Amino acid sequence: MEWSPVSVRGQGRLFTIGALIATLMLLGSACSKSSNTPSSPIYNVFAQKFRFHGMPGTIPSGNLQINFSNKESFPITHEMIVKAMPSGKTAQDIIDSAKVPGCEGGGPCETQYLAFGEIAGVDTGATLSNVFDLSPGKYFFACWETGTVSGGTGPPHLSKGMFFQFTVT
Ligand SMILES: [Cu+2]
Repeated sequence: MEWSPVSVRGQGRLFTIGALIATLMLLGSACSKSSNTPSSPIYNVFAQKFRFHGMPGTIPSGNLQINFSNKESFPITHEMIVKAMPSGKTAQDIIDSAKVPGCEGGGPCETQYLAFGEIAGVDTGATLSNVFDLSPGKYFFACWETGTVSGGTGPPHLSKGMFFQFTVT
């Protein structure tokens, strides 16, 4: 930063302002450092055997980070779509909603639920992260990917129970 002492009279004044600027810069860097440090909780969620693991059943509202890993033992793509749990619906209702013929990811079968973000396209061995901001309520993770153990495609993983419900307080 270049600054001219033209408008400043006297050596003492110059020193005072210089010290003030140095202090402000120090404070500024301290502030930006602390805002870069994640104060929001981090959850390490993973998919294994077509189930979500590692997510607590109840979490506090606000910003959170999720690291989503695919820990299957065979090549397959999973996703972790965050949706609002509709009031009056059960886990089985959501799972059954993926059993209707023609149900696939991205279609009306998936978009009927209010979306709150996602971590998608996670192949075996990969970990992807995202940040979410969830207000109090009931949510669920689901996977509408359609890959199978043998490599072809089948019904969405949700229909096989790839579902996890949690509450934000
Ligand atoms: Cu899946």
